[in-house]
Amino acid sequence: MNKKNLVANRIFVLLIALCFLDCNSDRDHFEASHKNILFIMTDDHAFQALSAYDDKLMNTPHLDRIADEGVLFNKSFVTNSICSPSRAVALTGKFSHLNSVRDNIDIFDSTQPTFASMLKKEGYQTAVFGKWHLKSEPVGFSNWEVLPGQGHYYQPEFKTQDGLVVEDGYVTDVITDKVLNFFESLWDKNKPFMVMYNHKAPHRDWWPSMDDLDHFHQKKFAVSSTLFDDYKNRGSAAREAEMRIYDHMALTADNKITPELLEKLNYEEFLSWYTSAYRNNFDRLTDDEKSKWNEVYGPINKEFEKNKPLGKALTLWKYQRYLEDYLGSIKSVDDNIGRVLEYLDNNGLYDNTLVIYTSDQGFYLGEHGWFDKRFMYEESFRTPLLIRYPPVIEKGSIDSNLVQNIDLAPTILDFAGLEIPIDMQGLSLMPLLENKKVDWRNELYYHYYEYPGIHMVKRHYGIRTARYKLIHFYYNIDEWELYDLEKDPQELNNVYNSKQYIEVRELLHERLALLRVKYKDSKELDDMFIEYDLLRRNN
Ligand code: SGN
Ligand code: CA
Repeated sequence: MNKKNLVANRIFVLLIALCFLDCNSDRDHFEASHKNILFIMTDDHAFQALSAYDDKLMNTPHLDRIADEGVLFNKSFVTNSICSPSRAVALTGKFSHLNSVRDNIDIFDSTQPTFASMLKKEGYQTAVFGKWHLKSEPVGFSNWEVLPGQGHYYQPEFKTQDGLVVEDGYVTDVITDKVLNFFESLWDKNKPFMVMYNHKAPHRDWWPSMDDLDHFHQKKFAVSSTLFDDYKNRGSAAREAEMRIYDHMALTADNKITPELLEKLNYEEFLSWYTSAYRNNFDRLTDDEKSKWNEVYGPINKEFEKNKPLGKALTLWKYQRYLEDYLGSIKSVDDNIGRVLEYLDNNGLYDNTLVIYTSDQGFYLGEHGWFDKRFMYEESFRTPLLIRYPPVIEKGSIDSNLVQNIDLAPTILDFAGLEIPIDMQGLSLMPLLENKKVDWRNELYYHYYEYPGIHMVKRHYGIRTARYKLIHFYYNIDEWELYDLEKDPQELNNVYNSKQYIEVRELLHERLALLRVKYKDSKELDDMFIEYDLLRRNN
């Protein structure tokens, strides 16, 4: 090669290299500038079982990582503590009386605007995998594969854009695989993504993964101080709810005692429909899974047969069994979220993805003798909320403002740079994430409707401030409860009729009335819904 050619050649190579550098940096820049959103929601995950909040029961290192690298909201609440309503609130940013879903029976009107449909319109690739539980099909998603209804833990079916499919394996692993497959094969990398990664776990009846079946069996759980609550000093709602571990938790489906053994021992529950729930779940296991299952639960059944616990001993036994399986199913959620976080790390998605972790509500882990949710009392009213977005959020921060699941949709839209529709009732959390000084709300509104219904928690609405909570139970009762959360954090003492609290009570009544107006809720609507629900039941 002569000198002239050599120079020309070098220039050519340099140009190519420059172009590559340039093209690459352009593309990297383009993708890095995407503001992606990963929205993770579990079902019934109590903050008491998430170690970033409380490490007494278990460790959740991967979830804790989101808190360590982002912010933990320690006063995060829902508007209506039950599954379908919470999901509708999250998607629409509106309270239940305005978003078409007040209970698990209502059907979501999927033609209304949601943060997903708005993001899709603006060029996001939107997807939802896992629990949906809104009856109507997902609208506003480029890709979706959802569990029909509550879904199953083993060999779960999915409703997909191509019809129903049945997958082998454990639901938490399968949903995670679908999310990872989306990133690998379905995501058009020219678009930002918004993925809803919705777990079924740890919903009742708490069937852990085969890998974690006995993970918590050696741990003895300290008994919650209100496990034997006598519901004194409160109204009738707590007493009449049917969600006590002792008499409403199923020995079969929930605690995994075989129907055959219960029949042999003459435990009354044998006659209940939980027996068929247990059988249906067990029948879904493969032969290998069944033998693993019997290896773990066989000895538990034997011990039950030997001890035949009754009365107080039965409550204690059920409580221990409950936590073993409930926490076991969270262990797999945590491990799988770890897989997804690792994927983000390894694929340049750490800095440009907003990660939100929350649950559809909280849950009772023996407090007041209960499991389940629904009440405006703290354990079910509160829910975990962790958010990570490294460019903006100070690592390891803790936010104590009163936030609520109506805030999720406005936050996501704001994050993506979209306008928040004026009829959305929540507030964007962006100023809090950015650590700006803002005049934040100082009270929350709540309204629960599913009565009469499973667990028989009376209809109620109420207000919570930083210190107090006022609740009105209605429908077939008319009872008020007032709690001083500073003096009585466990809500054991209703001070509604106490002279000392007359002023507080009157002030809260006024503020609650104003909140009802502000959020467009009213006695007229309550009455209308009661009538509607009666008609619905009779049809
Ligand atoms: C099922 C459960 C209830 C639970 C509801 C609603 N019973 O009916 O304990 O409250 O779901 O849960 S079960 O025996 O079928 O498990 S929600 O999370 O969908 O609101
Ligand atoms: Ca739920």
